Amino acid sequence: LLQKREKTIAGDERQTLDAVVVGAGAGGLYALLRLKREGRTVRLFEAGSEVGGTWYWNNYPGARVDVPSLEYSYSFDRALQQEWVWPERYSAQPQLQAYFSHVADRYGLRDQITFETKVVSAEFDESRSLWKVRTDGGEVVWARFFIVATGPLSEPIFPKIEGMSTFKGTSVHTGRWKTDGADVAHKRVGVIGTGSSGAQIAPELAKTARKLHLLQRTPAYSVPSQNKVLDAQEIAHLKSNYDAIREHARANRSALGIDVNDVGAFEVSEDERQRIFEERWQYGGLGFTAAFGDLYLDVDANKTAADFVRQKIREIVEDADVADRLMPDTLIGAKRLCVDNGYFQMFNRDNVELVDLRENPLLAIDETGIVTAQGHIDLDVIVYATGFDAFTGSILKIDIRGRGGKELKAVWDSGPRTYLGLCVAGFPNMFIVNGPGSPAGLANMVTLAETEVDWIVDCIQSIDRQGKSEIEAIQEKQDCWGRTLNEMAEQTIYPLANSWYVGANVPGKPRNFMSHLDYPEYVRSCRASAESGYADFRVE
Ligand code: N01
Repeated sequence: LLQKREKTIAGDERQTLDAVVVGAGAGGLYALLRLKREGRTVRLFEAGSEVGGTWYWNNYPGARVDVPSLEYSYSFDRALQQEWVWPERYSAQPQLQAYFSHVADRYGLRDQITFETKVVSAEFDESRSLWKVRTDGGEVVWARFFIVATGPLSEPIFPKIEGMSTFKGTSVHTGRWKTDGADVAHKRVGVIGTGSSGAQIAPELAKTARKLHLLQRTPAYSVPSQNKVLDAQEIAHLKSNYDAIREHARANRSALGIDVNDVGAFEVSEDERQRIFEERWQYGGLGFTAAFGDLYLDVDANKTAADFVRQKIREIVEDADVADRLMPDTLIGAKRLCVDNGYFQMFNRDNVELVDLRENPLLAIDETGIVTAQGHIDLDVIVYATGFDAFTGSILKIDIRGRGGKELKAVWDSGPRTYLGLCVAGFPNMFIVNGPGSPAGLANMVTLAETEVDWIVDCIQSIDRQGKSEIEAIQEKQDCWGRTLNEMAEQTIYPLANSWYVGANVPGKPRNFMSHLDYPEYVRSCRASAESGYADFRVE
């Protein structure tokens, strides 16, 4: 085995690596760190020019995490946890970027990272049990393990609108602000999209833009973050309770430290229900939809929360017609709930105009702006806050071929299939971090990245200890995992919405609920697999 690892295959004299990691976000960085600590030879390829992943690319004004930063951070090193200072409850992008850069420096990770380089293909060579990985720079590396940490929300999607390419002003996607971003001061700006990105960027741009038009196709539910600067006393208190904070979060389905009220919405009086919603609204953040235990399970219960937010919109937005147009009429939370910093308040500004595309459809884009059914909107900047090809987009951009040269794209033709969200039958020694079939997208992504990477690295160590060279998901187990995911989802409201959770935001994408809904249960499954010596895998 060792001979095989050291054998040179690419025609040059370099050693075959233990692992190639793709992506320097929270998952990839931690994978590199753990593998390095185990004495593994590893290289990480990153398309950007810095680490940070989603927080590198999404540096648009107003970008801010919607999970409290003390939780949205690594837990593997108590010293890091204690020393790093998160100045606000929900950190803005620059702080998140600084954190991931600090992690890369602190643990000496940069030497193994090749920036501004995309992995374009990865092919499993069965005769050698090795992955042949090719980059857009023409480099070929061989590795025993191929770890895909490209992120579930990293491949931006643009709508197809007639004339888009003719626009003479600046066009930028929120997910590519880093490279294409624009200064909008004193400019006329159109923002397309009212998901988390649109709800975050629009209020910030409106502060300096001459005029901001928000083009809304589907009104969004949004709750206030109630973000605040943390004072020294609060930080000290939180840090002295870090273990308890982490433990509490890990016991939640979302791996978030929110207090889940197990009581049903109709088990309390109307007054009490309103009081609880109000309390959650004032506290801020995603915990709003944990106000009652059945908001994600029961449509009528869900409606009580939706009504509460609709009432809030009426109270906040001064113009009643605008408030009407902003009124969501879907289930709350079935699409990812937005967490904002003044989204609805923004519509009270004189320089902000809501364009309701349901009554005034977007027809085309021309050289000078946007054409709607009701006329032309002159613009200098168009911001596409139109989302991502979630879960699969960034993975399938790489031409991945497994056993028998089988393309992952073909295998996932009718939707992504994984075992434990980590492995795919037919693709030995390939692991995915925060991939489809894991709780990614619904759980704290940093916590999940740590959970998964720890599992992956322990697995690699175990395979070597056993003197084996390959681990591969078993088809039947994978099918069973898929059925379990569906059964869990069917008990909830999630499949009812046209969201990125089900792939409905990408035209032609097969509809599948792609996430696991219960982090603690997911951890139990992963642990059981490891404790069985990976008996649920083919190990050879
Ligand atoms: O993307 P989205 P996002 N014409 O898919 C609209 C995470 N995130 O980037 O609903 C007009 O949610 C589309 O309209 P509709 C978070 O998990 C987190 O905002 O399809 N409109 C929708 O309004 C989030 O859920 C943070 O009718 C068009 C919007 O574009 C996920 O990323 C911040 C259109 C897309 O919303 C994705 O959020 C940002 C068209 N042709 C993101 N096509 C935080 O941590 C699409 N739209 C806070």
